[in-house]
Amino acid sequence: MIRPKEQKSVLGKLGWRLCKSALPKHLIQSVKRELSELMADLGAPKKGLCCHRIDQQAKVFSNDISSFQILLQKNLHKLSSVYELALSQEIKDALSTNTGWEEIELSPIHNIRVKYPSKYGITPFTTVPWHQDYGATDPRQSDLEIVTAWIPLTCSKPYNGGLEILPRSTKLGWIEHRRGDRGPAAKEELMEKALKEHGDLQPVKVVASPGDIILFDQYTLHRSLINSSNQIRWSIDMRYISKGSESGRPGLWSKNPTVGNFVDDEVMRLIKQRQDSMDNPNVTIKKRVDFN
Ligand SMILES: O=C(O)CCC(=O)C(=O)O
Repeated sequence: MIRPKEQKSVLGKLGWRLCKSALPKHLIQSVKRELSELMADLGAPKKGLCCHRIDQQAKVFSNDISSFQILLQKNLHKLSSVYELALSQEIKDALSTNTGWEEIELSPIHNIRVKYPSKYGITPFTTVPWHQDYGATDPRQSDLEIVTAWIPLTCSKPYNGGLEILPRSTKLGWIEHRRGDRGPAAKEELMEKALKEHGDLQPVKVVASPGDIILFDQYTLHRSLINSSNQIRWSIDMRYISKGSESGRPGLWSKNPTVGNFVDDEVMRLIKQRQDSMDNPNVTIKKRVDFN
């Protein structure tokens, strides 16, 4: 059922923003450099010039894309550059300007994504269906106000697996989802009904370049498209909260890192703690989508 209550978004009526050239190139380059080193450690020797190197190296893992995606996620704690980017003053400025939040923390819900061209085969990561990120949060927490920052590491366009966003969809409130092969998906019949009833809901295919940040609300419907290009689409997606608010996923680390603070050993210990919790078979991650 569509929740009748319109959700007010900290990102205004549209529920999303594209912040152009908000991040300095060197922060993106550092992530690519560390990714290249990580892939070398995982058995893919460094090749080519810096900007093509990570695609060349990732080809070594193309026979099992799903396992490689999971392996990257599990190694996030080795990529301090990801957190230097995610906790940077520039991200803080973009978030503060657009949300009005003064002090900001990182939520433990975050990912690095490697989206291969579909010619390498169809996997559960080929596309991501329409969904709201609120569905990934723990159902025991309901007083949530989470903003996603989706950060392209390479150009992201409709043709190469970029994002499509449904502006103003926060007004639909929480839509029930079902778990499909590609992860949680907003129930199609509910999406169709909403699109029919609200003529002002028009999807936007977003074009974003490295340095840009796409911000969207936890209730903003979005999906990611198939990569029909020859290049891999690399990205990270981080979630943020106003300091002291609920993080959407309790119990993974002892505190949320502060955005705008220097990434020191303590931050990286928290990231490792998050990973250890996720690897611990006694820790169950509850997601709202499973409790509709
Ligand atoms: O990066 C993608 O392909 C999908 C991202 C997404 O849906 C999200 O960050 O919630």
